[in-house]
Amino acid sequence: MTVFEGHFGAGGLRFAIAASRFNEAIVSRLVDGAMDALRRHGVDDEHVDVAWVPGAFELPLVVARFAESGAYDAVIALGAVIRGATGHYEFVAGQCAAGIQRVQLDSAMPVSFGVLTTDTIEQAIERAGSKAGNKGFEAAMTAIEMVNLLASLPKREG
Ligand code: INI
Repeated sequence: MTVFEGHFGAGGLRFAIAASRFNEAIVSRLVDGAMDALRRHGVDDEHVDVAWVPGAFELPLVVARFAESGAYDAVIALGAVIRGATGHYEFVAGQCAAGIQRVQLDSAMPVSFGVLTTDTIEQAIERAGSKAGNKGFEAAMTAIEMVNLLASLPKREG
């Protein structure tokens, strides 16, 4: 039996972060959390690029550009969609998640989903570096783990 698991060493790896400016006070904390995770696992700041998009709905397009560029090992998508603040929450959150997953599967590159989807701004604050941790940190850890896991798996044929 072979068991495949991704380790968390990230020295030499390259990452792109796509972050949405909507609810920026929260999303900037997610970016801080992601950078903290990357740095603590050996990633050089020179190996990280960040693009800010207007809102979560725009994240998949920029994630796709990053993935197509061939310049990164993984992409980390960060945002905050808060139900209380919008009547079209389901559309924004749902299309953002579906678009990001589509890019991940089409590109075969890890794209981690660090987009908060909450009912209230308080819940978002809790997940952006207070009592419920920092989902940006977690998304960066997921990206590192997935890069290393995919590198260890059997290669695709052809
Ligand atoms: N975008 C977000 O990232 N979070 C939200 O909570 C949000 N709300 O509340 O509407 C939001 N809307 C903007 C959307 O992402 C697009 O930028 C906009 O629809 C233009 O395409």
